[in-house]
Amino acid sequence: MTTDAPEVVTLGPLMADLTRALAEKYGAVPAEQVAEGTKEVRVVVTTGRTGVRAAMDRFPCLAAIVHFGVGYDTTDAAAAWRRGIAVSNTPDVLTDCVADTAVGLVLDVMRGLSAADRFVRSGDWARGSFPLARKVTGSKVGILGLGRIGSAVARRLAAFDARISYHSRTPKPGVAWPYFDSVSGLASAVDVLVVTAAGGEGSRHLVDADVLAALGPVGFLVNVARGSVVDEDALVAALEADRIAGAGLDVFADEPHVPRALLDREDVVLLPHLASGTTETRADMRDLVLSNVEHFLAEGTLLTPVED
Ligand code: 8YV
Repeated sequence: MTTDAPEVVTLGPLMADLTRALAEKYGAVPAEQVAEGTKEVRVVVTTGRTGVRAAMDRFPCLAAIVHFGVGYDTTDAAAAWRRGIAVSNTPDVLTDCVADTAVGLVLDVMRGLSAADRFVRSGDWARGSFPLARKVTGSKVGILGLGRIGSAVARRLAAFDARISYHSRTPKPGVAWPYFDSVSGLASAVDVLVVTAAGGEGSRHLVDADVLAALGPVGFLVNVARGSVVDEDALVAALEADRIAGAGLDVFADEPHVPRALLDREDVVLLPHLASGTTETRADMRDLVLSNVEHFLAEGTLLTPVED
């Protein structure tokens, strides 16, 4: 336990230069090193992977939870707001990289790029041709969750002459792309369904066995949102029974665990939750976290708060 209680503590692993900057500026240390009940602690900095639940009880004067990441479904935000604790995330700065990754997964899974790379490396090319893949340009793309990231994915794929349609809780004003009022309706109308909906209880298993059946044997699934949005058991079952054509996944239900059944499949592309993982974007996320902490300690408000 430290003797000088800090105003800022960290919860879960953070990128090294963020941890360093928080330690230098605020004397921040991991929350576990600060005694329960310490009143000095006002800010917890965490990531979407760790989040804050029980730690809210540890510090009676906690006033802000600052997330490194746009998703904050691991934090009980409703409980935080009930206690008057402000919550922030890092929107906008990672939109481009996550959307780029989604487009990469669409191209990879539909054209079989990663599988073709394995085909060359294994020497299989000398024994025959790589199977034909599917055309991305002009394909029908469904966006599940047309927020900042979903819109950025749609804009990029529109440049591939893709025919975009979407599902969100309600139609988005001013958006001309066709709206479907059900996920199954959207899935049955597209070649590839791209999941960009926020995680959390409200979106849990939005993509279930029925949606995968609607996507059908020539349909692909891409998920750059949260593993929880897709019923992973249903996805594995659908792939194994050839009820869908393939999946490109950056996120999983129980990271870093990936279902064993997916590891040997050629019709899936598996990424280690890297969508925002570029030097530039991670630096922007770090800076936005630091700005949120600084602003909160100076003004009592967050720069990029998330609200109910
Ligand atoms: C991060 C993410 O990798 O922003 C998010 O919601 O999932 C990713 O950008 C993650 O939050 C960092 O832990």
